[in-house]
Amino acid sequence: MKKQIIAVLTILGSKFAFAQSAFVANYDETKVGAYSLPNPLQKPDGSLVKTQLEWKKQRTYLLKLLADNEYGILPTAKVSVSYKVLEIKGNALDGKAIRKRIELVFANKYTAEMVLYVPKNVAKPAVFVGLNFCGNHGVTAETDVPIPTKWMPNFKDGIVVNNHATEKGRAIQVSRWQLDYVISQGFAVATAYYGDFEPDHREGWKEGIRGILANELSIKPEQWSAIGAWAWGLSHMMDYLQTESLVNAKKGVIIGHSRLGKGALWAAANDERFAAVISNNSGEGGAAIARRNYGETIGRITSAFPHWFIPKFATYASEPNLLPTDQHTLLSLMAPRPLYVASAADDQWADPKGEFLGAFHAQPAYALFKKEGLGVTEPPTTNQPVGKTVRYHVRTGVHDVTAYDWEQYLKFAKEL
Ligand code: GTR
Repeated sequence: MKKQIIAVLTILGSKFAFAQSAFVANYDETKVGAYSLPNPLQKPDGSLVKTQLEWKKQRTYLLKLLADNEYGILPTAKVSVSYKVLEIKGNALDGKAIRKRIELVFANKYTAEMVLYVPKNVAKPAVFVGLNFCGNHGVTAETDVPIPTKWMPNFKDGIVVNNHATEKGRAIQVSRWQLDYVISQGFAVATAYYGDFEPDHREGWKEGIRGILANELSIKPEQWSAIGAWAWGLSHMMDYLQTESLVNAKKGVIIGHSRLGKGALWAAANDERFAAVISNNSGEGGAAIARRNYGETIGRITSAFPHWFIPKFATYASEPNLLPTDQHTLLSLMAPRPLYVASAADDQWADPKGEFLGAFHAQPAYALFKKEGLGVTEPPTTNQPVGKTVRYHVRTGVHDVTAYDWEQYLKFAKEL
């Protein structure tokens, strides 16, 4: 009996290993496969949404489809929150900014640290809000921003050792955040380490808000996902910003790269206080149409990162056409707010064309509000941003956020 069990486990184990290693991404457009997309304007009774008022109701329905099939629900219960201002520094970034560090304290037992940079010469600027991958000390060269203490994925060259960040990671993502540039253009930036809300691994929920605050939030950890937890964190950063007199939280631009782009989109879909939305290379489970067999797929993402989604999402791996929603629906939920979807040409894994199509098929929702969309029917060539309220570009280069991307995002945010 014992032998049999071991044999079964071995077969299962090797099958799993096979499924992981055997994945070969398709990069041939002719092999993408046929699909038809659900219409975000189609109501449960089959008729089409025609008015802005009807869209309001439709939003609730579409959000539920995404929650039930991909990301899980977000808690509706509120926890008590208090804000501890850890520091106000009047001469950050060579005297150009005020830096504030704020601890968000949930139910007196769980904390996350946020850093806020505000340009000194601007009263109540618009503010970019986003999570970071490597810790708040990674977005700046300033030596007095502390290193996060929570779990972090190990990283080469001693930057993260034994799942804890080290001093070597300071300034590692300066180019990704472009703080000096963004501040010089008159915008504030608020960011927090994403692992402060949920450490990014399969068991991370136990140490994150899904585990620690399960009772207070009246939600079981398996009812939501890591992406849900990061989205929840972003909304709670916004809660704080609404109380912050240094910035104009009505002009909060949510921004996220890659997995954090997925989190930002899910946050903004649920939380309409974000006035504009930027998805940078968010790919599968983000802006890219999931039905397209190109680059990363549902099967691959849910086996490599099962904790990002609810288990239901994985059941569509072999039949994505059965998914009653798709990523254009997620993007539709941003309407009528300005939306920027950005791809990178060498980031085929994220499926730039699929990201373009996600934005393209979100346009009918914007049309209900008479908002201008992309203005094109085919993806533009590299470094040629297109669109108005819905915007898109595919930049040359790899999976990253660069000065070029920020240049476009600043132009976009200036129109708010
Ligand atoms: C990849 C993952 C992508 C993307 C990326 C990232 O490994 O397959 O979906 O999220 O990580 O977050 O950098």
